[in-house]
Amino acid sequence: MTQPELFDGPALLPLAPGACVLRGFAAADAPALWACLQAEVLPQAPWRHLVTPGGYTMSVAMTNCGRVGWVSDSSGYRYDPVDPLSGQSWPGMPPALLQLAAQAAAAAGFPGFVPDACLVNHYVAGSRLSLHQDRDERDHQAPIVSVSLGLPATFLFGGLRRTDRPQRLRLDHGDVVVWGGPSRLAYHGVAPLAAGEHALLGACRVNLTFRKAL
Ligand code: MD3
Ligand code: FE
Repeated sequence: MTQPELFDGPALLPLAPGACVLRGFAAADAPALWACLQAEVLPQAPWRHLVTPGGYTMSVAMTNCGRVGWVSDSSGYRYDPVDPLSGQSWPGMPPALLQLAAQAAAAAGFPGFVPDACLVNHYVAGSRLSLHQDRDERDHQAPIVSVSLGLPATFLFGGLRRTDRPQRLRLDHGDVVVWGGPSRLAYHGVAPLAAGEHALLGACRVNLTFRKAL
């Protein structure tokens, strides 16, 4: 008889107060999630490299689905109901994505999580995300749920001050991280992606972050 929990480690790994990793939580659903993004989100809202208010083009490409999407331009960061590329609403959040995010949040102790925004990040070799806080959402009580697909990444998470030395954590295909409570405003980032080839996604990593922005 197989007892996978004895070999794979605990399903829910505490990281910091209010934060935990659910290793492989989305692995079984990953093909359906990726198909859903390709069929329902990317045709209407393709990947694009946003420009920071400081004038730098981000190495990570992004898109969104949900009622609002996170955007950056010379005037600042904001959640916007309109995709500036198309001038139309963002694609709706596919029910399969919404359901996975709610299940992960509930498993981590945040029942009733109903995100209204999903920011989708696309990394190729060398893409990185420098240390930042996610504070453009109105409600900092709600957690953020992150789903990693494709190539592995080294995730950096620090403290509540930018100068707190970050810890490093490897995030693999199918891993889900829930950030709530005191960790919600922690500084975090992603180290430059190493080149590689993933069976489902190819030479990239995709990260979905589910947020209650409004
Ligand atoms: C910790 N994305 O989109 S996900 C982002 O892998 C972002 O693409 C990274 O940071 C990525 O803003 C990291 C994990 C994550 C997301 C949000 C957090 C960690 C967080 C918010 C607060 C604390
Ligand atoms: Fe972030």
